[in-house]
Amino acid sequence: MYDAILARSFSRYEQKKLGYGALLGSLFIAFSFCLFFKPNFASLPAFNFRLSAGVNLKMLSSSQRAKDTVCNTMETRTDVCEINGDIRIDSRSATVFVVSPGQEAKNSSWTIRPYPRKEDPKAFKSVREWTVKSVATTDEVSDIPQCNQSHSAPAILFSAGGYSGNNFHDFTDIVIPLYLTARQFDGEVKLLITDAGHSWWIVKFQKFLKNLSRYEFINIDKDNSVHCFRSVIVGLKRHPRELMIDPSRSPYSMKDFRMFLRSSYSLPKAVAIKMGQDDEKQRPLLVIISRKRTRSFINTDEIVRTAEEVGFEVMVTEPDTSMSQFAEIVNSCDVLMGVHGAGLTNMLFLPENAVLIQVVPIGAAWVSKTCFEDPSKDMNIRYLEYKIEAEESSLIQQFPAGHEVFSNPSSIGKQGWDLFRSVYLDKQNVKVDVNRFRPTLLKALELLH
Ligand SMILES: *[C@@H]1O[C@H](CO)[C@@H](O)[C@H](O)[C@H]1NC(C)=O
Ligand SMILES: *[C@@H]1O[C@H](CO)[C@@H](O)[C@H](O)[C@H]1NC(C)=O
Ligand SMILES: CC(=O)N[C@H]1CO[C@H](CO)[C@@H](O)[C@@H]1O
Repeated sequence: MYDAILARSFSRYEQKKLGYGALLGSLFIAFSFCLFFKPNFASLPAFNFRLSAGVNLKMLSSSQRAKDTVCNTMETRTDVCEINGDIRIDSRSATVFVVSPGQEAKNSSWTIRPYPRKEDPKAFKSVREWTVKSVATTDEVSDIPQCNQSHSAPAILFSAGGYSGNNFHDFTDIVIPLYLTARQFDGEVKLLITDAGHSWWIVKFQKFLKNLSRYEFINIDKDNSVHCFRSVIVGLKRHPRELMIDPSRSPYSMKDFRMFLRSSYSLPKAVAIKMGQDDEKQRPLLVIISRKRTRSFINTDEIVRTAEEVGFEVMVTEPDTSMSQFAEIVNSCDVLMGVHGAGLTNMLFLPENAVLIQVVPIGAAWVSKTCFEDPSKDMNIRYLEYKIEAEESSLIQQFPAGHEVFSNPSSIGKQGWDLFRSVYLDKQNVKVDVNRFRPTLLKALELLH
């Protein structure tokens, strides 16, 4: 699914426009925009500035018209409306009515897809569009629905569609933004979830959701009632970078978020082992995330033996159990290791001071940096990286050594995203040269002292 997502978010048109080689060559671009996930050209800063200046003007004039409705459409990745007043949410027409007495309202309306990845039209294909509409009581009565249920707590309306189901996207697009939006209410908020027809998403994140809100979640698309509130946020706040909270823009930090997660999933281990101080006899635990279909380790047994020789207790696992069980496994370890892929998102459950070892396949350097290395910095996790050589890649069976597949991945990128994905992400497995890898394991051990 991960790969399908990457491919989908990178249309031919955009490839041409961007020039893939330039992308790979430019650290700045990869660093700033996580292009795998955010391929829209309009989000380059120079363009963006003009774009949002235009939007800004429109927004100001509309928010003046509807006094208690402030819709911020200036952010690069999300649109959010914060509304106070007589709010009636009608899921059959996907409309949030804001009802004002008399002639005050002048029919302003906004359309919002409440999934914070607005630069990515592919993600939006599976996100329901909602309309926020200011209406006056003097309008035709048939236009304004009557309330079936009135709620005194405020509400947040967000989507569990888009790229949900991919662990990386679940967290970077929904869970962290939802935390940013909902945490301030300290549980006194109702969660209205759209695109959750598949309630598996709600089940998957149930413990987290239950700790954000003390009320039942409302699967809004399946609900024919008109729900009325005095205060609603439509959409989720989001900071631009992946898996990150910018503490200058929020009272919360990644540290707070990780503590909240640990508490939601009742994860006991707050801090990784401190060797030489804790029980001498205890070995630190290394958990290896194995992948089955692509980017998998060919010589897992050999890696395990080497890690044991170095002094680790080792566990090999696949993230196919329930979220809570996997969270427990990851939380129990001191070092987490895996080939670049969505499974590494589980580093969020690591205790403080733990070590993450990302094994970087050929061609995946910049996406590895943007998606996991950079985010690890705010998580109080020590990051190590093992970049494999051509000899350690299964690609060596398909291409001669010295082929540009190894020497110049960007030249493959220039030939198209589909090819790039298929070569580097779908058809590459990893046979770690344990002698070359041993120093990385020793470094991890040293960091735990
Ligand atoms: C608002 O729009 C509705 C149709 O959508 C129209 O019937 C109504 O007269 C309008 N009200 C105002 C105050 O413009
Ligand atoms: C909601 O209220 C309207 C009008 O009061 C009524 O016609 C409708 O059946 C109610 N819907 C539900 C699901 O209760
Ligand atoms: C059940 C549970 O884990 N509750 C936690 C939810 O989050 C708060 C922090 O706001 C913790 O204190 C609770 O223990």
